Amino acid sequence: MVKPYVFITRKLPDEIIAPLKEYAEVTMWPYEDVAVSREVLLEEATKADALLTMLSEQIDGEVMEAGKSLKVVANLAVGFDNIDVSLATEKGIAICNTPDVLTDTTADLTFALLLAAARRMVEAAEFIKSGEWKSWSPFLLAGTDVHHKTIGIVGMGKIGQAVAKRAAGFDMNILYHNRSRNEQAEAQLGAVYCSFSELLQQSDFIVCLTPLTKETRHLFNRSAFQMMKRSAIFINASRGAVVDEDALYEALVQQEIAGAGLDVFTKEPIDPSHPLLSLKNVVALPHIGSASVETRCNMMELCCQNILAVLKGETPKTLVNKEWLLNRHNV
Ligand code: 8YV
Repeated sequence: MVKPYVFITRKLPDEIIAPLKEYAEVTMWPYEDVAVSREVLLEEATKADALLTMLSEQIDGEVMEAGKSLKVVANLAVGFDNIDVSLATEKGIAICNTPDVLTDTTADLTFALLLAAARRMVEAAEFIKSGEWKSWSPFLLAGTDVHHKTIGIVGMGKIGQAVAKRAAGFDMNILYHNRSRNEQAEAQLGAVYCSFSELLQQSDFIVCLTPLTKETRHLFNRSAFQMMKRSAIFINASRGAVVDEDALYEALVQQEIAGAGLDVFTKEPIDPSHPLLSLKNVVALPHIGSASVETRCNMMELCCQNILAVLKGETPKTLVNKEWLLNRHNV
């Protein structure tokens, strides 16, 4: 029997892909830190039964058209805004993501970003290393308190709820806005549902964790930043394009808000000369929300398990397009 063909768009550890290799012929793009070229992706798609992809690859009509025998795309992320999911469903291609395994790791990083921005930790680390610390002074690098303040979480999914849990440990007052009410967060953490504008007006820390969709693109625009308190700190750990970055820059420079902690950007990698990176009150990270060794390995394993399940005619653990199950004629 001819083995199914799997293409992986980045170099992953051999021991993680070993189970996949037992069942399928596997080709990996040979670099860990260089994205696969579009040409190679399209060429590989023509042969592939399965693709294991990163957020940096656009899995659109062109790829799916090339992938005549494509049955499953497993994305190494909980988000899947890089994939045309409805087209995949039409074409009978299963789309899988990596929820749950990254929830706590991403929540840890989100909260760390909030703490770092509030307490000016990156500025302080640069200050001491550059030898500027000459004497003690009462307001030296004084930031703002986190405990007992109000956090407003936009996007109360699993990661939002895990951030709320951390906020509760800091005795914070928790507000949230979401498409639907999260009764568990309300009952267990005392989170209070409010409208988007109420949340912006009342929060000391606004944390964006909503997925990127047509509806959320540039949700944080000029008027959103103008509604925030002048002392507010904005944190984004979801997708850069949920924010109008020009409006954010303007709000920071005009001191309409006090600071920002950003793990994600509209264009990644961000140009190092981007104006946002020049601001002292911006803590910027290179999209490392889920980047702990343990979690990244778990995400990779889950991708492999999902691919194997689809190729064997089983139901993958974490399927995005549930409609695919009704229509799995391609397998
Ligand atoms: C990605 C992320 O895993 O899961 C997501 O949606 O944004 C990250 O955790 C990372 O960017 C690798 O694709």
